[in-house]
Amino acid sequence: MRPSLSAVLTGMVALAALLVTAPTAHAADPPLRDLAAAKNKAIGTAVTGSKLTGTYGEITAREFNWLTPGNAMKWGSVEPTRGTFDWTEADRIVDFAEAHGQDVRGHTLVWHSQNPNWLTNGTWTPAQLSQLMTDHIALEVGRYKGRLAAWDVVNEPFDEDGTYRETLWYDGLGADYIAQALTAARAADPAAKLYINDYNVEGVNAKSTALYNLVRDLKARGVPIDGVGLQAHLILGQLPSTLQQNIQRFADLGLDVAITELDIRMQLPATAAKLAQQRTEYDAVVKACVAVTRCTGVTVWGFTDSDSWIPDTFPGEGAATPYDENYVPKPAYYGIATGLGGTGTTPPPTPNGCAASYSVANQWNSGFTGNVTIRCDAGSSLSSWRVTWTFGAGQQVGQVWNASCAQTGAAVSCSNASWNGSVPSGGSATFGFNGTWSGSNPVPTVTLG
Ligand code: 9MR
Repeated sequence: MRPSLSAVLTGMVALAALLVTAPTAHAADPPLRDLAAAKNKAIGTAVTGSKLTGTYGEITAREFNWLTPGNAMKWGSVEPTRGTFDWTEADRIVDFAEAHGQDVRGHTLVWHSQNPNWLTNGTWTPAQLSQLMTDHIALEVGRYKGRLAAWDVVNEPFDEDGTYRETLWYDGLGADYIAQALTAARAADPAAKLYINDYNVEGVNAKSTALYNLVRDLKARGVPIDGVGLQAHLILGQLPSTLQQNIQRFADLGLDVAITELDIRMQLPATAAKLAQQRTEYDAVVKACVAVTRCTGVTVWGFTDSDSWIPDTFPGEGAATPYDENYVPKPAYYGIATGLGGTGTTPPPTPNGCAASYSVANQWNSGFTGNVTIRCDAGSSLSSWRVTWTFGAGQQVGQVWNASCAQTGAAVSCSNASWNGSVPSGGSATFGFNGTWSGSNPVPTVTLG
């Protein structure tokens, strides 16, 4: 029996209603910098200037709207020999930021660490020391006048108990070195926001209270100070419960607050449970900043685990940043996204629960090294694999390791080597190659199948 026309129509209407009302798959979030901009916040990363090409450069440009040079602007980097300057890496970062519509936080002018030997090992009268410090500030801040949004003028002035740290500066000039430095920085670039930056000052404690009292008194004296930087080098499971309250009390002084060096380290190996907790903690830190109007934003201290200071400084610890060593976003990345008001939806897994990702590990004149990682979710596995892509700009695969590849025109197809076809549940396999490029080297979309 044929259904009546009206029955067919009713069925079509029901189907249409189903299509409209059925929950659509969540659209993936836009890049972090778009989420942050919608909240009027900064999302930043510390960067290494020499790495700003390939995938590292693409992620830096796409995801972040603020950059901090991790080391490039420190005194020891810019004036290793007295009177001999090297601005190469600092300039590269500032140029990159300007090319990509990003603000820069200068870091850092007056610190006890990473100073040149000639300065540290010298013998100076207080007058000489003061002159050295203010000349350095005038020169470096002046060089970038009008181009940097903020400066960490004084870094890490306090000990844990809230007393002043005994440094070259404090020992030679007393606590007034801080006011002198801020005054010199304001004179050199009146538009840059001037910060004092420290670690272990994220919650309310003796050290953050010393910082609070200092900036309150500086403001009362009319010393130029615009903000405080809470570095936030955190340990998994030890997020201070008073973070938002602490941000708020600085804001209530009429100061800006920035989370300047966020990372959340853990004992290795990183397990799924630890990474999930880390996601929650990244989300909480970002939300604490978003909740306070004068919190300007959050900067992570390196966005990838391959560019993090943690493993060198804390042996056995790591996995502290939002991307893994192969530039794959970790749960922490999605924690930042939800902290900024995104859905935090992870990209849909491929039908069989495994996926491939492509990154440019290194790039030079006409060559580059590409890495491809094949990953399987828990519960999925592969016994062999093939990854394909189409190059968009004439790139050519050359030497390959841990796979065999063939390229026809722009189309590349790579299959596992005899020893790495098996990808276990929750595991991964990686292969790499050297390639050639000219003009541009866009990252292709890869397909596993
Ligand atoms: O990330 C920086 C790392 O490459 C350096 O080796 C290290 C030396 O102390 O400094 C790191 O950055 C520090 C930042 O400048 C100030 N706060 C603490 C950071 C981690 O040490």
